[in-house]
Formats: sequence, C-alpha cells, structure tokens
Amino acid sequence: MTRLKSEWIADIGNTIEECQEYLKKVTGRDFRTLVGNEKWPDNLKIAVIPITQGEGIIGNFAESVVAIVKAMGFNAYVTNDSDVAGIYEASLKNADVIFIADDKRFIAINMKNGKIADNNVATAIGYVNALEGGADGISDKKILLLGYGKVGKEIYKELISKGGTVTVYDEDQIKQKEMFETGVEMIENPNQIKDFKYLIDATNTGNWINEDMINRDVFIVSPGVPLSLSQNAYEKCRGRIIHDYLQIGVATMLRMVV
Ligand code: 2YG
Repeated sequence: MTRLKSEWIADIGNTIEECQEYLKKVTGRDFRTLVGNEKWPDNLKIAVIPITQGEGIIGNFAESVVAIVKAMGFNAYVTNDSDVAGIYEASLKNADVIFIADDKRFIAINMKNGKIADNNVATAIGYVNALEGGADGISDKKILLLGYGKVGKEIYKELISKGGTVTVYDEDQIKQKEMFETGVEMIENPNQIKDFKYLIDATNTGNWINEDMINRDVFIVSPGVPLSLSQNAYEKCRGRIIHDYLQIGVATMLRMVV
C-alpha cells in the first residue's frame, strides 16, 4: 500500500468541486451516488483526527479528507488534538463519524452504530462502481485488472460479484503462481494490455504505461497511486479515465458506515 506524499494531495481542497463534476460527467455519478442510491442522513458531523504514529502526519491529508466530506454536503473538521486526545475531542463534540489513519490502516468509524470501513476495501468498491457507471454496466464487459495486491484482490472480488469477465495482469511471479493455482484468468505479456477496452489499474508503480500500450478506445479507472500512465497516455485518455489519490475511497468509506 502506497504512502501518500503531501504534494500529491496538496490541490484536493481547491479542486474538489471540479473533481466531482468530472466524476459526474464521466460516470453519471457524484460522491453521494457513486455507490448506490440509498438515502443519506440529513446532517452528519464528521471529525478527522491526525495520527502521529510511525512516520507521522502527512501534510494536507486530514484537510483533504475534510474537503471531500464537505463536498458531499456534510459538516467536517480536523480535530485540534491528534491521536487518542483527538478521538476524545471528537466524541466530546458528538461526532457521528471519525476518520483516522496510521501507517498500516486508514479507517472510518461510525461512533453511533459502530460500523467500520477500511480504505482498501472502500477504494476497491468505489472504483468498481466508477467503472460500472462509466462503462454503463459491468456484467457484459471484458475487464483487465492490473495489479493483484491488497486493493487488486478486493477489486477482483467486487468485479466477479457484479458478473464481470475479469483477466488479471501482474508482473510478480509469486502472484502469477497464486493466480494460476486459484484459477484466476491472467495474461503475462504487457503487450496484451491494449487488447482490453476496460482497465482497472491497481498497480502502485508510477509511469509504466505509455500510449502505445493501451487500446485507442480504452476506458480506465485507476485507484493505483502514483498513476501508471505516462503524461501523454493520460492526456490521450482525457474524459475516459478516472484517477484520484483519496476522493473516491473517502466518499465510499462514508457511504459504508452510514
Ligand atoms: O494522520 C496522518 O496525517 C497520517 N497518520 C496519515 C497516514 C496515512 C498513511 N496511508 C496512506 O498514505 C495511504 N494508504 C492512504 C490511502 C491512499 C488511497 N488509497
């Protein structure tokens, strides 16, 4: 799981509205409707608590989570205190949901009903739903999943549950062996990537896909950070690519706990 860099998320706060508009344009869904149309509570108080454990606080992280939740129409703030004191502060202020992340886990906890959402699972669910919206359904589509790590495996489960026909590409020989033994359809040659119109990229190596490696009509959703596409490949896919560092995962975490 990739540790975010402060500079990757520095602009989330001031581009969150345009990000949501782009998501709506490309998938027909916004942060509230990305994963189903269940009703949302009228008002929610959300606290984000900075956590100093391990490698410590990432600049812009808590503020970005607040910006995303505010763009969904809810009241959100970063606690003055960090860590346990911050959790206590949030409870004194009657927070309905708290977001906390250490070096190993990023979770949301509903303080009222005890529900917990993990960012890996939420990111997988959110991105599969973004693909479903952008591709206008999954069950009749051939999809290539790039990367069979923590998030990739969650995405694979979600795609299969939605009736998708999934092929996986992962360069790691151990993962290839695991996929072979568990009957996961796979390709081993990256030159076959361009045979697929629908891609989910869950790899965490940046800048390894150039424009002649992808299908000219590709629709790609990319939870993997940093982005695998080269700059010109990314430009070529404008309007047919969904990629962010936090937004879809955070929106889905909130959906999962309320
Ligand atoms: O509170 C803080 O500022 C830090 N303790 C946050 C640390 C987060 C570490 N985890 C990551 O950077 C990513 N796994 C978060 C999720 C990336 C999007 N999938």
